[in-house]
Amino acid sequence: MRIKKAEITAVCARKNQYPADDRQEIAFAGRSNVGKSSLINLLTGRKKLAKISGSPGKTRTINFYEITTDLDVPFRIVDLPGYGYAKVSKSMSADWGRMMEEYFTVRDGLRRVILLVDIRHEPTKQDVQMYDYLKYYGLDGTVVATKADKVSRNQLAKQKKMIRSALRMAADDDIVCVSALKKTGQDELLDVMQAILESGSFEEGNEDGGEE
Ligand SMILES: Nc1nc2c(ncn2[C@@H]2O[C@H](COP(=O)(O)OP(=O)(O)O)[C@@H](O)[C@H]2O)c(=O)[nH]1
Ligand SMILES: [Mg+2]
Repeated sequence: MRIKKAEITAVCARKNQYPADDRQEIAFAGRSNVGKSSLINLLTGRKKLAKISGSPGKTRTINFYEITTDLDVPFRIVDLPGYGYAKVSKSMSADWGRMMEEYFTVRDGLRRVILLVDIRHEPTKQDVQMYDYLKYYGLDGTVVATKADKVSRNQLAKQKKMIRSALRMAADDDIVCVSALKKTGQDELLDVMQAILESGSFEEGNEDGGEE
């Protein structure tokens, strides 16, 4: 699958601002600074679609990107607000929790939430919590290890194994290594995304929330 066109269509703090239809969505979650915006730019082939931030913890909105592909599967990429930023206040992290819960529970088209973790580090407690949360909602199954350029080829397999075990991933869960810097891993990830979209596919235009 190749992304031909991508445009941001909604920047939302609450659910009444979300796009109204139930087009399929794949969301991206992870710690602030993990490389989420860079990955969205890599996947879409756009340099500045998602803002890459030097100072973490800025994005407090859910951003929806309308995606056109070379196949007959239009969908949205959804950029979820990052977590784990130390300077975020208690009330702000409560807001974050509410936003996530709201999004996960109301979106009929939501097929998967891809969790991003930094390939160099053991997943944090919050990463583990996040993946458990995704398991609870049945949205787990795909993890991306970012900044793959930061480790050697040898270390790659070792780090993947470590991440798998820390997140208690199922044997058939996918973990894809990407580097936005070296532009690697995007084709493999797009294949995984295509499989997700095709497995969950119901006819586009079936707006009454019919079961897949
Ligand atoms: N070396 C390297 N740095 C990256 C990569 N992806 C992102 N970064 C850097 O990590 C920082 C945070 O990236 P950003 O995409 O804004 O992360 P976000 O907060 O998760 O959206 C920026 O300084 C990026 O340049 C990567 O694949 N390799
Ligand atoms: Mg970002």
